[in-house]
Amino acid sequence: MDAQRNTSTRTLFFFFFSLLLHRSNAEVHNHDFVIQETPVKRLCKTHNIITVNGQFPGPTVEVKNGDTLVVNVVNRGQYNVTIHWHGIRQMRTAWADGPEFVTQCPIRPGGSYTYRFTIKGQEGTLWWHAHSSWLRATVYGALIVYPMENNSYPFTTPNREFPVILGEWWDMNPMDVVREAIRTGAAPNTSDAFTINGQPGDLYSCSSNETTSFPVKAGETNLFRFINAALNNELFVSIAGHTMTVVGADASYTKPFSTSTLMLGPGQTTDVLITMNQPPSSYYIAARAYASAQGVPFDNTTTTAVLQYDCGCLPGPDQSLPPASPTLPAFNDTATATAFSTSVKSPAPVKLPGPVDENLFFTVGLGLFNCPPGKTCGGPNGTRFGGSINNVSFVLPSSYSILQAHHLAVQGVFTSDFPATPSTKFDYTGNVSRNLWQPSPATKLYKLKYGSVVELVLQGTSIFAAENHPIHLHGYDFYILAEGFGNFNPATDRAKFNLVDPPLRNTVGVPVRGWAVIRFVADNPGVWLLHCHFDVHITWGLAMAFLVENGYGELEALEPPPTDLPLC
Ligand SMILES: *[C@@H]1O[C@H](CO)[C@@H](O)[C@H](O)[C@H]1NC(C)=O
Ligand SMILES: *[C@@H]1O[C@H](CO)[C@@H](O)[C@H](O)[C@H]1NC(C)=O
Ligand SMILES: *[C@@H]1O[C@H](CO)[C@@H](O)[C@H](O)[C@H]1NC(C)=O
Ligand SMILES: *[C@@H]1O[C@H](CO)[C@@H](O)[C@H](O)[C@H]1NC(C)=O
Ligand SMILES: *[C@@H]1O[C@H](CO)[C@@H](O)[C@H](O)[C@H]1NC(C)=O
Ligand SMILES: *[C@@H]1O[C@H](CO)[C@@H](O)[C@H](O)[C@H]1NC(C)=O
Ligand SMILES: *[C@@H]1O[C@H](CO)[C@@H](O)[C@H](O)[C@H]1NC(C)=O
Ligand SMILES: *[C@@H]1O[C@H](CO)[C@@H](O)[C@H](O)[C@H]1NC(C)=O
Ligand SMILES: *[C@@H]1O[C@H](CO)[C@@H](O)[C@H](O)[C@H]1NC(C)=O
Ligand SMILES: [Cu+2]
Repeated sequence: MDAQRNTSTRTLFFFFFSLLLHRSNAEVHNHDFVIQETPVKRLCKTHNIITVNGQFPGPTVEVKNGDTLVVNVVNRGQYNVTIHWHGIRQMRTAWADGPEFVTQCPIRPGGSYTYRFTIKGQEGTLWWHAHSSWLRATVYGALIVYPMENNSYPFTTPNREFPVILGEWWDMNPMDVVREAIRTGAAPNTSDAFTINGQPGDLYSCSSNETTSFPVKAGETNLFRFINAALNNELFVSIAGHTMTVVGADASYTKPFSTSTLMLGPGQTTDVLITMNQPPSSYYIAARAYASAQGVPFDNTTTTAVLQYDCGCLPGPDQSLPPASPTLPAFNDTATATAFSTSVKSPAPVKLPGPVDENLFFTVGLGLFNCPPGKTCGGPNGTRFGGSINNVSFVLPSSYSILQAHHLAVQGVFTSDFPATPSTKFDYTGNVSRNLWQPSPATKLYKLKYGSVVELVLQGTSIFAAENHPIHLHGYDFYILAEGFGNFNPATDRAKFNLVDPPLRNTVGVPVRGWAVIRFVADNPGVWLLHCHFDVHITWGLAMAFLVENGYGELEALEPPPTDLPLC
């Protein structure tokens, strides 16, 4: 008995001792991000694009759990810019989150701002990107959070690691594409290519000698960190001849499972282990759209990179042969997309927060605005496209960021009356009456008490076109309890909730003509955007924000704003 108590005391002692050691070993990483115009050649043409430090994709930021990042962003480009640290919880540091006019005013050309935050309790693959208009088309990079010193991955230590960033490319300035769409009210032009680490790959013109290549050796097991940085497309990914073992998603570890295909919505990340167990040769890693909306144009091209074996033998693999190609699912293969997303689970039973304090039900979908009098609009039948949550089409303020208006108690910037449930109930996924299609524009927030447990049903609508929407919540990870098709029915669908090992993520794909249910604790004070991660949809207003109040404790309050916070 005594010996046992002794052991557990000692274990406890070592636990705290090692915590102390870990804390003292946390590092501060300083980075300079210079936003600038950089010429790059893609699809046979040289373009001036906005980059960070002249790099495309931008620099990979590598930290350990517990470290602090200090990134000084200097804007030498011609556009307003902000940087968002996608998936970082930003505990009490909402000022560093980045969405323009939500947590800060933009960094204007010639201006600068230093983002400062600590990574607490997160490990895996995240990323950073511009959160201002459509600049993230070219302003993005990987943000890798390694375990604390002397901690290891909960899986075989890989021989090598590669970030694999999926992007989307226009053969024109993406800022002109969105500008034109805003002016006309029509859908923006679809993109011309997808990219892997900035390169479209061999299936496009002028690309083949610059296709991204991942050098590997037979027998290795390597970690590939997939990030979907595309603007407007969910993507399927497959690799010729190789099976992937999923071990993480959105910087949370997952219960390992094998798959031949991944599906990532914009904003999502997926870490996979791949064993190089095929004959030494070259194999394509390929990605193309999962386009769930029917009859809506999309970029149906395929991007490739090469898994290039080095067998250390003579003669080496014959590089004159084209790499082997994988079979990708059809663009509308919802069954495969669903099978993938529902396979992602937490590695062990979780302590699910409860009981629920806030039961919310949000519809997410598109809409059509009547054209303002005296104008002509390029949307369907002379309308202008819109998007909304609970029929509110989100409008960004312009004189203050919402967080600053909240902090300074400035009136008239936003209201806190975002509806907890739709004011009009209808058959969300059925044939929706045309007079329900026009949402109402406003800057409305939903207020949450510090520490409240929130359960949110995200219900897709079929207004204009039903589609799978990748919904991202800033400042939080959430458990995905269930997803399904049709209208959410609490009487029967609650029984399907996974209360044991639901995955913890920051972005959920709400199934086309379906729903998803998430749960989180509002333990991070500030203003947090919830939005569709298709930039075309956030442009149309498919967003809202939560206002999470301060708690009572000193460590339960938003920190004061940094002195260099950009003002409007
Ligand atoms: C990590 O392990 C090394 C070697 O055992 C040790 O010197 C170091 O103090 C450890 N670091 C931490 C943070 O525990
Ligand atoms: C979009 O596509 C149309 C038709 O191909 C073209 O005329 C227009 O210039 C394009 N818009 C932009 C911004 O490139
Ligand atoms: C690819 O080919 C072009 C023209 O043939 C050449 O200018 C360029 O340097 C090549 N790039 C690489 C990475 O070999
Ligand atoms: C994909 O694009 C090709 C033209 O490049 C077109 O012929 C085909 O119909 C398109 N498929 C879909 C599903 O849009
Ligand atoms: C996918 O689209 C094709 C037409 O390109 C159609 O024949 C097929 O039925 C569709 N499949 C599903 C599952 O919707
Ligand atoms: C546009 O008008 C036509 C003809 O009245 C109608 O059939 C179609 O459904 C309308 N489309 C939309 C999106 O309202
Ligand atoms: C949808 O409802 C409208 C009337 O609201 C009707 O004209 C139309 O035929 C219906 N479409 C379908 C596919 O049921
Ligand atoms: C949204 O609000 C507008 C304006 O108040 C109204 O016309 C429309 O019917 C509403 N739609 C829904 C789905 O509630
Ligand atoms: C840039 O941001 C400022 C506010 O900081 C705003 O007044 C201005 O309109 C923005 N410019 C553009 C082009 O959005
Ligand atoms: Cu969307």
